[in-house]
Amino acid sequence: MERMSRTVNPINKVLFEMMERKKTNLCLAVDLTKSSEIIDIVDKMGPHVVIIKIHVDIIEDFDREFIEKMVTLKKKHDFLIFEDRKFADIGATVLKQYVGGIFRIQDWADLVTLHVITGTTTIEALMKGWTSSEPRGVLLIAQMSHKGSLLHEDGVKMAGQIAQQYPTFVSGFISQAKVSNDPGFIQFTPGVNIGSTGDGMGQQYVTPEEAVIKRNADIIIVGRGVLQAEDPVKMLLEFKTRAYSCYAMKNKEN
Ligand code: 5BU
Repeated sequence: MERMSRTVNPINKVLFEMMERKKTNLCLAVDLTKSSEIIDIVDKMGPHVVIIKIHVDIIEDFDREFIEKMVTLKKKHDFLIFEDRKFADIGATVLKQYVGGIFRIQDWADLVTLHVITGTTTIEALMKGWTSSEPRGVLLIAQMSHKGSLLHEDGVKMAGQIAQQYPTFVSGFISQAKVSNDPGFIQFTPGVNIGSTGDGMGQQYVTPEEAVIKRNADIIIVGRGVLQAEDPVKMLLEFKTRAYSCYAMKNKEN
């Protein structure tokens, strides 16, 4: 696959290969607060996604056993784990948040997010914290999906420039529009739903087709659109078919 050979990022090599093999470009956002519920959903959905995204700090009963179970499911179903931490502090603090505290994110999260407004010293701090023998990546938040976000063209421009400086550690972007012409980076787009246009709290949804074709998403992030459906597995499969057919069409090699 062409994009796999065009990336220097170890996480992206894994992801490009996994998307093609599993025929899915879905990242499932499992924003649940009880570890047993997360584990249950992940075991059901794991075969159909490339990434499970969590917010570890909303889990009420977090412990090491939860992480051990997630890693077991990761191996069983073959996906990556994404902690959407949205680091946004000075380098020294970000480093402690990445490697330490009760969560020890660097130990288990293949991907994390970083607010692009923090610039480059924070990326260097996260790189210092990367001691795992496994590849680790960071996604730069270029734009957000909710109403009233203050990140616009400037975020996109900054993210593109910064990514070029750290291509082995920056895997790509969270964005609502194209950030880079470099095919080695991966764009994630959240705010995707089939039956809803918003959540009444600012979130704005587009369809999988709009996200992949018009907004340039490689991977779509879907949460409540699946988790709150009457039949979540059936809904996940609908997202999977619709999003992957657009991705495959866009990445067709002649
Ligand atoms: P939803 O249930 O599909 O609305 O969940 C979307 C997830 O993506 C949720 O975990 C958010 O924290 C995350 N997200 C987002 O919605 N929009 C953004 O711009 C960013 C992250 Br960055």
